[in-house]
Amino acid sequence: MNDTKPPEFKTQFAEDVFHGLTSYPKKISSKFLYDEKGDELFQKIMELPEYYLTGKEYQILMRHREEIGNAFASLEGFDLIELGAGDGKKTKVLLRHFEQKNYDFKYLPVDISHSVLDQLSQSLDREIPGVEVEPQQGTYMQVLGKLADYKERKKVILFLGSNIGNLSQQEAVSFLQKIRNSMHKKDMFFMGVDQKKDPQVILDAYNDKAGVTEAFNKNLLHRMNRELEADFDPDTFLHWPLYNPETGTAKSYLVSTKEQSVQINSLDLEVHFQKWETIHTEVSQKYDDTSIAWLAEEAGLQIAGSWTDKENCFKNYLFQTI
Ligand code: AVI
Repeated sequence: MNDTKPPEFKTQFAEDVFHGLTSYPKKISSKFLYDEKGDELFQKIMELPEYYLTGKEYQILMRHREEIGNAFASLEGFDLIELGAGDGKKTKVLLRHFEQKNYDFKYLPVDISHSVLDQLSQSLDREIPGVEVEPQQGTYMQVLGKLADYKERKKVILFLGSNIGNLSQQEAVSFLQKIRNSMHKKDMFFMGVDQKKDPQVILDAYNDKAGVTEAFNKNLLHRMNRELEADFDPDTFLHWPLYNPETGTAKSYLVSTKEQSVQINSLDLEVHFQKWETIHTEVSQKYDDTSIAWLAEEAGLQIAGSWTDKENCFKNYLFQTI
């Protein structure tokens, strides 16, 4: 850095990379894994045999759609708001069922990306035309803030895929508190959560044989090269996932296999790596009933129901306000 005054950052990514790679230990937030290439790689991850999360949650929704539907239908008319809807593959299981049952509901998928929402709306139009869809473009919090004032209909908020796991414990509590604050009496929050299990199964899920998760993690290095004019050589970094069964925390790192300096030109920054120095890139927290009950209580929520698969691999919880 030649500059003495604080740099001005053009993007959130530039700012995060600057702070993350000048702190010790080095880190970059996992939200930056998802650029266009990262989205494409994550779609592939969800198809991998080792990445059981998607398939297990799909099975749970398929097997228990009747009971889950009965719980939602007890509200007698509801808005189904999905945070981070993506391609909606799992949600369509519920939407099809609700349509067949003639439930009085509207589907409001929330996503930051216009193109994700457009594609989802088009596919729903083709596949389940009877469902009323009202896409909501924005961040989760913007949309929830807007919907919090709206009391005419009950809300069911969906948050699938164990996305909660990518938040630290503190972030998870404050996220759930915000959800809680957007809910009125009887509103529901339905969340999918990956469970603690055989540590090897978890480790394999983040270290697939085909190397897709490795490519997903290393995409951060490519992204810095593309967007920040950096000169990372991704071949000099290892993808290194870890799982701690005591805390239920899976973490991913990039590990420098040699001492090296990397230039990040658009930040006017040179980053030095010692041999075996790490960049922490992701947390994927695993939970159990006790830790979920604790989280819920911290946020002012109570568990109103839960559904799991035969091996208790994954669990979907239904929460209401206390
Ligand atoms: C999106 N999220 C829940 C995934 C997870 O399991 O933490 C992201 C992921 N990272 C590596 N594989 C999948």
